[in-house]
Amino acid sequence: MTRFSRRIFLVYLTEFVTVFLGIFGFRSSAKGASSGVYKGTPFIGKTRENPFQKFYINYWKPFLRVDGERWTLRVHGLCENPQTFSLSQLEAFPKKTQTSRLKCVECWSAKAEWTGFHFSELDQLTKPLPEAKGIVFRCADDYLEAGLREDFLQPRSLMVYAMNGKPLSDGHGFPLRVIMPFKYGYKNPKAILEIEYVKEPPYGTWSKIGPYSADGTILPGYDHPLDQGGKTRKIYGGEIPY
Ligand SMILES: Nc1nc2c(c(=O)[nH]1)N[C@H]1C(S)=C(S)[C@@H](COP(=O)(O)O)O[C@H]1N2
Ligand SMILES: [Mo]
Repeated sequence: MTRFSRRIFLVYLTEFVTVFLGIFGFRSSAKGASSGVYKGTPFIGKTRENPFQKFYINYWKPFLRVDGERWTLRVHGLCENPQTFSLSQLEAFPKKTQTSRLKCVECWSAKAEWTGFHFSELDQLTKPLPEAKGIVFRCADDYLEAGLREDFLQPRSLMVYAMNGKPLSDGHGFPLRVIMPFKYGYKNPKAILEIEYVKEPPYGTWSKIGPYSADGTILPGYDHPLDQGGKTRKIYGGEIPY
C-alpha cells in the first residue's frame, strides 16, 4: 500500500467506525428509553413505560439532557429589548401555579400541578413590537412550535419550570416548557432553548407533517385519561376542566 492509499483507507475506516457507532449508539439509547431505562442514560427520548405510565413522555428526537447551569433562554426577534435569561432570573418572576390536564391529540391525557410564570413577564422586559403577532419556540430536540401571542397571554397559559412541586424532569421538559391547557399537547413545547417574536406563527413540527391543525385548539371528541385508567369519556372542546 502506498502512503497515500493507506491514508485514504484510514479516513474511510474512521468514517465507517463513526457511522457504525452512531447508529448503534442511537439504537441503544432509543431502546433504553422505551424499556424504561431512562435514568442513567444522558439521552432523553419518548417513553410510555414504567414509571411513566400515568404520564407519557413525547419527544420528537432523542437528545442530550439540558445542563440547567449553563442553559439560558434567548428571547429575540421583533422586540425592542432582545434579552437572554438564566433559570434563576425566570424563577424570580411572580409565581403562578395551576392544576391542569395535558391532552395529546393521540387521545391520552394526564393531569399535574404546574408552576411557572405568565408570558406577560417576558413581554414587559423584551417589549415586543406591535407587529409581533406570533411567537416561535425552538427546543433541545429540534422541535419547533409556534402560536399567536394573544394565546400565550391568556390567563391559563403558563411558562412552566416545576411540576407537582418539583423542578421539571428532563422527560417533562426541563428546564422550561409551555402549558396551554386549551390546546393539544403538541402546542406545549418542552425543553425550550429559544423564543422568537415573529409577524405570523409558522407551522410547528407536527402540523407541518401530520393532519394536526396549526391552531391546535382541543376539539369536541373523546379522551382517555391515564390517571383514571384510560377509560373513554366524552369531551366538549377547549380545556378539559376535570
Ligand atoms: N420539545 C418538545 N416538546 C414537545 C413535544 C416534543 O416532541 N418535543 N411533544 C409535544 C406533544 S405531542 C405532547 S403530547 C406533549 C407531551 O408532554 P409530556 O411529554 O410532558 O407528557 O409535549 C409536547 N411538547
Ligand atoms: Mo402529543
